[in-house]
Amino acid sequence: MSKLQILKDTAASGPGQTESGSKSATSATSLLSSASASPRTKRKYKETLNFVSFHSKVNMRRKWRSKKSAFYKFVDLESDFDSSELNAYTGPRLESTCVVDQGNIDELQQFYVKQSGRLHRKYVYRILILAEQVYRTESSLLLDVNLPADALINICGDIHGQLYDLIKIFKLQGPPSATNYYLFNGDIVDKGQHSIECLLLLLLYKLVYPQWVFINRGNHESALVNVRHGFQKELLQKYPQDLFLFEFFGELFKWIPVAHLINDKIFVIHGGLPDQPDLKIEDIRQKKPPIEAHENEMIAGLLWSDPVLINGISPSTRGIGVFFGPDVTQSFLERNDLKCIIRSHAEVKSGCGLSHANCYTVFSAPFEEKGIMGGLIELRGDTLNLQGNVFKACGQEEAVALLEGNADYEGAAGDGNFNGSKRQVTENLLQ
Ligand SMILES: [Mn+2]
Repeated sequence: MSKLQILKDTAASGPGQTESGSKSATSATSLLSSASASPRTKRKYKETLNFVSFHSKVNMRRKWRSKKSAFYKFVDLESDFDSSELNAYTGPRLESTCVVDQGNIDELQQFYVKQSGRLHRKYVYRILILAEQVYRTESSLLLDVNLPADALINICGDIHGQLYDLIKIFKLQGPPSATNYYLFNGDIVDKGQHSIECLLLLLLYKLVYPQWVFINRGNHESALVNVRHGFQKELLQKYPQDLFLFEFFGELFKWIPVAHLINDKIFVIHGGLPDQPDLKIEDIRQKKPPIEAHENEMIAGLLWSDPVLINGISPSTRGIGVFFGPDVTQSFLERNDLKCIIRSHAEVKSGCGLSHANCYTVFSAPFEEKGIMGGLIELRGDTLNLQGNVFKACGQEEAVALLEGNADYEGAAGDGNFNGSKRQVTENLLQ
């Protein structure tokens, strides 16, 4: 059997044969790079690359390049995806020539919510590649947000794959703009049914509005956690032919910031404070991506810890991170001249609330059966005052109506009485 034949056979046998495909492809590679190979042989083997399976191509490129290379260097968007499959695909397209805009967001939201559609994996890779390019330019795991006096920022807690609630948040609070910022405080994936949809939409929002939309990493933005809590399973169900997507997501997560500091006063992290009595903001600012939470005690604490009412630091029942008391918060705030901490990571019945003095929790994945509302915190740029908003869980039907601008929902949105599903929380709830 000729090498060409072997490669063709491997390509036809699909991803289940990645290992043998990789070996054959490597033989082709070594022949290609061999000085003795004639131009005709080289051309012939270059042609054979067209018949190698996607997995073999990615594996080959990974052998050629440093492991630290950006993931996009292992994927060729223009040639790696089957053209007949793409021709048959009827969903949204994000071609390399288009600059992503609100139109792409609208189209993808409609496709996900109304048709329960599945974005072609070529475009999943495209969003990941664009996002990776953005996050690889960040030099710190802590980002500063300068909120103008006439703007507010919507700080949202855990989303956990609840697509319809995510749609509702944007409908309730309005599109991102120069006066309407967003900060999603981690745990976008796992547990819910639509982790990939939520993550891709939020990454698109980040790409379209980089100066107004921010994303913090949660403890669930980690491949190690995703293996046990649903995101990996969801990916394998929705993209069974692809073994690299999960790995690519895991690589991207290591680059996502873990903390945001708003106007030098409001500290936003997913979990809480680590067991580090002298912790300064600068200690976090000096940490550079990529880094996994479990590799660093400080990062693990920021992503996994929880506030409690008992003073001091105590062991967490989560087995990672710590429980920290009001005195720990107070001394951290004084040491760093901050006003308060906003964190997520735990269900709150009223959507958001005060956990202990100057430490607020916001959770945006409502759970009707458990009586848990969705919450978000509005923070004003001029006064840095907080206001908690809550919303009821949103189903697919309501999300479709919201996207269609159904008068019953849309008309009520402006006056703060969102068809009975939104109510303003008095500021007292947050004090
Ligand atoms: Mn969490």
